[in-house]
Amino acid sequence: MQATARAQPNIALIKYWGKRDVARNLPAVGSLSITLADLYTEMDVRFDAALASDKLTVNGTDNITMLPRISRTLDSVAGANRLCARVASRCNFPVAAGLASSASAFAALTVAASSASGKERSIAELASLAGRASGSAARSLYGGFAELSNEANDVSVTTLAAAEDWPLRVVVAITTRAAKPVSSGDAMEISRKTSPFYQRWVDEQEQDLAAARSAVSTRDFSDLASIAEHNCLKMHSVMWASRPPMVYWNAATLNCLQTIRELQAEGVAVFFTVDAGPQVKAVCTAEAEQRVCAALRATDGVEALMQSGLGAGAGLISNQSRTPA
Ligand code: 2P0
Repeated sequence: MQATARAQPNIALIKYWGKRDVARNLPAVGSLSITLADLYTEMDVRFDAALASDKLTVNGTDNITMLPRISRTLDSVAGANRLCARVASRCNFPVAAGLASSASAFAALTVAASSASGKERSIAELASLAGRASGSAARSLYGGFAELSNEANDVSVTTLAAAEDWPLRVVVAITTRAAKPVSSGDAMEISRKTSPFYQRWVDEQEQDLAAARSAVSTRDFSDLASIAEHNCLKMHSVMWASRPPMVYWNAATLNCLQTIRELQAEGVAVFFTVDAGPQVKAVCTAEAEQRVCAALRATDGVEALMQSGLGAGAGLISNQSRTPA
């Protein structure tokens, strides 16, 4: 009745922003991401008949804010008649600051809870369940370059290229460790209801996905850079034009974008992407990584850097219910 799983966050190059069905948490648009190798969340799930309610710790500290969402996910994975659970989450990077912590958390939770409840599920089924909990989490079930597509009543994720097929690097510039002011889910709904650019965003997503898919299949770095930066800035334009406006960036975010523009002008193979938070993710080739790190480290307002390669999808680490006595 106990299992531990690990999942890595993923960074969307073609972004998910907006829901077509809030109750089922179905995205309004497809998305394309890279799964990281070196940042991770580990989740222990232990179903325990002696517990009267679910318990959650995050990095060793009790957490009641996230508990309702965790409990709903446990219900959908293990069934509403399940036992209460003790859930312990450990994360080696800042949570709730635009680093896709919900993607790795809910991917790991889904894998651990499914195993701890004794259910055998395919990756596609696990991705669908993880996506109900957090749209981006479905992509963290898969490694390398993953594309999430909308089905009639569900999502499906396919691997476009494995991590080792195109071993790009990601340098994350941390510009603040503060939690973001508005959750992604709330912000998406504000955008859908109020942004004059929202429908255009939805309408153009398929062409952006096609361009990125093609760049991945031909390993064309500059084409991928061009479409990923365009899609990122378009998503933020949707947010900025919402009412109330949502600006997740700070001054250091813009400083990092300027640094990356200067590197590009010098011929360095790097591009930026920014999610619902102020951190800047610089995607680059292995040859460019040292220069990218040095330039971002010297950028005003950058507190720290994190570096990662691309990695595999979520997986089980242990399952005590299957350990022979
Ligand atoms: C993404 N983001 O594609 C986009 C880009 C943030 C900006 O998916 O409401 O935590 O849980 O389905 O997955 C972050 O939103 O949203 C996200 P929910 P999620 O990575």
